[in-house]
Amino acid sequence: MDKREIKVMKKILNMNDNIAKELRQELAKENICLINLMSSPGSGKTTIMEKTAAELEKNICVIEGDIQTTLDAERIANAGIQTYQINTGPFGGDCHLESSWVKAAIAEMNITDTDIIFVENIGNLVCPAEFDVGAHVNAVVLSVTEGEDKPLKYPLAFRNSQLCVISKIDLLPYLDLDLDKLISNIKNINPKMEIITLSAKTMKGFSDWIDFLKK
Ligand SMILES: Nc1nc2c(ncn2[C@@H]2O[C@H](COP(=O)(O)OP(=O)(O)OP(=O)(O)O)[C@@H](O)[C@H]2O)c(=O)[nH]1
Ligand SMILES: [Mg+2]
Repeated sequence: MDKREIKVMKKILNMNDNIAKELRQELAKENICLINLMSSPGSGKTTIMEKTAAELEKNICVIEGDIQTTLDAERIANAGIQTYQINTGPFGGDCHLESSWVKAAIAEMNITDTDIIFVENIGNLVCPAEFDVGAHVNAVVLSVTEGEDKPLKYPLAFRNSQLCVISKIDLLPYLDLDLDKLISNIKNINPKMEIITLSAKTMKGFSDWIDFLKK
């Protein structure tokens, strides 16, 4: 990467941060909380939101980020939630969402009386962590099948989040995962991280997530 490329990248990130800051302020004025969910593919983000729709007595809507397909938006719509799908595939296949795209999606949605807007970011633990989407809460979802070492190997997503949801805990009896070690690795990267362990299958721990959202 030459100096010119670094300058362009810095400019893109600065522009993204400025729009994110404005969006965060605009939504706060409307009493709307924006929550950005980041994770590896398949950690359970969409399932958690499907179940949240049934459990949380608040008005929510979801912006879905994927490279291709409207599958997640269809699942969310089937759960009775207003949703907007952003596909990056036709525009080069970016592996993250940017604040201007989230802002444009919100402008297309009816957010009257909305309490929480979720952004399901594109499934990977790297690029989404680099782009502020204007969220009031960044949450990283990590399923127990991914291993204790992931917070250490992909630290930025953990450093830039306030909440870590450890998902699929119903699978723990079948795995060699050391849950205490995983939690200690998360705390090593981000000592202030709030941690919730849950299963969207058995619903164990799910009330902690709902309580977090009520706050
Ligand atoms: N056992 C178990 N399986 C789960 C749980 N939550 C989700 N799954 C399964 O995990 C798979 C992936 O779940 P999704 O909700 O699609 O994951 P995602 O993070 O939205 O995936 P992407 O959007 O593709 O990144 C599905 O087969 C779910 O049924 C859970 O708590 N326990
Ligand atoms: Mg999904």
